[in-house]
Amino acid sequence: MNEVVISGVGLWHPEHIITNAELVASYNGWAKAENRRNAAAITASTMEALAPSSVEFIEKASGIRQRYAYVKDGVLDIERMRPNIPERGEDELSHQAEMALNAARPALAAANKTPTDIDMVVVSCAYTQRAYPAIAIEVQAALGIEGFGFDMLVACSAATFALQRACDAVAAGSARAVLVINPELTSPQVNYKDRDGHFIFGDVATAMVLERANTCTAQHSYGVLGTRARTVYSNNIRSNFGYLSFADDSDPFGTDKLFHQNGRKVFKEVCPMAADHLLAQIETLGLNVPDIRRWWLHQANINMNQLIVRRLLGTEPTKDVAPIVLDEYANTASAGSIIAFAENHEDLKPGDHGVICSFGAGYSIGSLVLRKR
Ligand code: CO8
Repeated sequence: MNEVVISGVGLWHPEHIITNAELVASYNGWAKAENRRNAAAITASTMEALAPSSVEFIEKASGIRQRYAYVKDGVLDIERMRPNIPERGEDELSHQAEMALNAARPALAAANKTPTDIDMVVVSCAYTQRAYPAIAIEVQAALGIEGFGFDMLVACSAATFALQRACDAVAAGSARAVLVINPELTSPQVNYKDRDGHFIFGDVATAMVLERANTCTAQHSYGVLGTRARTVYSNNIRSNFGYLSFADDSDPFGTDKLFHQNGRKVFKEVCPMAADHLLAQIETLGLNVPDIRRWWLHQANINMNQLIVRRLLGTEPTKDVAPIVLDEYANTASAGSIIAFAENHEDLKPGDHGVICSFGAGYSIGSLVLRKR
């Protein structure tokens, strides 16, 4: 088996920012108009008035202060409440391939690699904008990479599960080097009319290069000591959007087609699962919690991360030990832990250990234990 390293990471975010204040003003404007429209039913107690959203709640409950939007136009318009993203022609670069390339190029540069060094491209994220041809093959063609590419969907664990696939391919020798890309275009699946969830997600793209240790010339590289993936079926986070919508006579734009969840239950069930998963993995590798210099955790909710780190360390978490990027990026589905890594890895010293971990819909948990070289 070949020794595998992560040799490059790339991060790209859109230029548009939506602050909590903007989002709340828009939601509250829409809710007020809905309540006016339904005034008679509300007075007759056959319908409940919609309650307002609040910036204070969002920041306290989630740690999110803003999010990036691939397209801001339309999201805050109370007559629309969804981004306005026109479909591109079939001979134009697709939206997600463009996002993917924006992260892939800096990842290749950080790894000192050119497209000719890469054999396999995996685009892995919560949604792809089409089933075929795969976004990964479009990206492969745009970069001029030989070999093969495919798309993968594993919701919040799409990045870590794809990194595990990449590791296995490099270790077994079926690819010299792999480009894993996560173009998380979440905003089209957000229900901006849902007070419980309108603030959660942001758009971003991340990418990583994995290769054999003996080909690595990058300034910062990390040996992959182990990977672990786990899934346990749960209906608490769902999106019913899919190709069957066209064949069903119910509303193809129904709210069940968008992201929806039982957030409280997710919080309670996933935190202990993630902590136990991480402990078991590092112990298998002969490591203990104090041996881990940094935890690059999934970024869904600051309180979740603090709970998990407290459970692991038995002390109050610091941003140095477990960085938080939620305040700037919000929940970016599978990209969160990769953003945390991208922005917080260069200060590690040779021999330092770190863990990348995702947890979310499925349920799914994916993790990689790394050692700085
Ligand atoms: N403003 C003001 N008040 C609010 C708001 C709001 N916007 N929303 C809810 N409230 C109120 C509620 O009505 C409730 O009031 P009351 O006590 O009177 O009933 C009160 O606030 C408390 O509500 P909750 O108990 O729901 O609040 P929580 O403290 O649980 O916080 C969270 C809600 C932030 C959603 C929290 O539960 C959470 O983060 N849970 C974890 C969720 C999670 O990790 N989910 C994973 C999702 S990501 C994923 O899996 C990837 C999916 C693929 C990507 C999808 C792309 C679109």
